[in-house]
Amino acid sequence: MASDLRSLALPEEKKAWFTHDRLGMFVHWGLYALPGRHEWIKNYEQIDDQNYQAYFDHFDPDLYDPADWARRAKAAGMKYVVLTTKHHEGFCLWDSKHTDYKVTNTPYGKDLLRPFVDAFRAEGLRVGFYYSLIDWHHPDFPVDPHHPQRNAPDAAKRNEGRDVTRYAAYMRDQVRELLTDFGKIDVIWFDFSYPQRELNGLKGKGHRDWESEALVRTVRELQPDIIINNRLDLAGLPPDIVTPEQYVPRAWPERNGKRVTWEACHTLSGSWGYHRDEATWKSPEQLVQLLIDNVAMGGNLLMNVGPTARGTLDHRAKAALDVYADWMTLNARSIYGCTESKLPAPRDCRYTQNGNRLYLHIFNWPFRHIHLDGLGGGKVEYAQFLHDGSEVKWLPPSELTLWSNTEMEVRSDSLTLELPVKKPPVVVPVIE
Ligand code: H79
Repeated sequence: MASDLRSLALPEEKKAWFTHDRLGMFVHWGLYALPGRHEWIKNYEQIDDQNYQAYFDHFDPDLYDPADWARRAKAAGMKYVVLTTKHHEGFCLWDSKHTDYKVTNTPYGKDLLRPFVDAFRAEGLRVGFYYSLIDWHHPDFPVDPHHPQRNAPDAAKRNEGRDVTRYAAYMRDQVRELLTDFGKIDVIWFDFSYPQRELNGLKGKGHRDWESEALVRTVRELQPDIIINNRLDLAGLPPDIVTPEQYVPRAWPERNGKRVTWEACHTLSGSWGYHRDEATWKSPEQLVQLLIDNVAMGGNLLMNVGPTARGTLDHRAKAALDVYADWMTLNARSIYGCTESKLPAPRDCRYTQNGNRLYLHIFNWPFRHIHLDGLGGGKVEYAQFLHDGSEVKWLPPSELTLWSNTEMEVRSDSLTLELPVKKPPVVVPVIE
């Protein structure tokens, strides 16, 4: 049985596009855009269905223009997109046959998903669907440690009549819709399992609740080449991708001693859903460095935007996408098709590598010189900045002795680049 489960994992070669493309756009959009203070607001503020209904009754993103989002994603160098078709609140962005809690029943009254899929495909991006395992609206989803009503005096009683097997069937039905009606889908992103959580006698949820194995079989049957993320709590299934969240691993993540295909997801601002008053928007340096950090450890970056209740990207999100656009226009060669280098990177630098092309990303501008260990002795043929194609020269050992005033600095295995004193006008300079 276990080996049977293993056969559901996607073969390595079918993940080649994913590993090559490196940068994707995450989109978190739902009713939570209306309160505009985090997508977990129903949980954080313990809002019951009756009070949350105001956001359903006022959902009307009249300025929705997915072609604009898609153009901006493409300009930012993003090659795939993953949209929250349903987040933890349970609200569905498409016209699902299996629920009334969907966009077509709001004042907006139209399906949002097909225009989204069409717009991103038209820009040449691959399309993925996020689908929440957690559902704080569905009547069969048992109250648990993360549920908005978990602290109600009668929390345990609230589970009377809730049948999680019906909920698991509902998920399979919805996933079947999503993976049947919208053409080829490249990624499905389930979120998330918490079997070990417990609170006041309420238990967390995992593969038994979701019936994860049946869910994965449904997915594979409908979309044989789709990438399935690793949050279904299925120990026997080697994950197609591992997905650290708002976290930079210390090294290329491994599973059973073997390096895995991985993708870190990050926010522009700390929140996934649109958050009007948030103050922790990342700097241009942080945005670009996150991408490089992941690729330098063999991983992808899925960077999130949270559109507003009107259906727009607000000015801070646009500015952040422009940061990627400006940087990727000049430096994408150091990202696409690149992976970790075996060479040790100098202080405050990261390497990425594509065949015999090595890319040095300089996070903190040093004074005049940078020493590349392991690259001495004629290993480097030519060096240039990516942002302007200008040559970067290196010091002959005699000159290094002259400047350093000691022979100790000269090492036959290293090469010393000569840098301009001033940092070039690019967020993170790259030397190829
Ligand atoms: O969709 C986005 C998030 O809403 C969702 N995954 C991304 C992609 C997510 N949110 N939290 N988590 C995944 C992990 C769980 C975090 C928790 Fe907690 C820490 C749950 C309990 C402690 C956050 C902090 C929620 C309550 C306190």
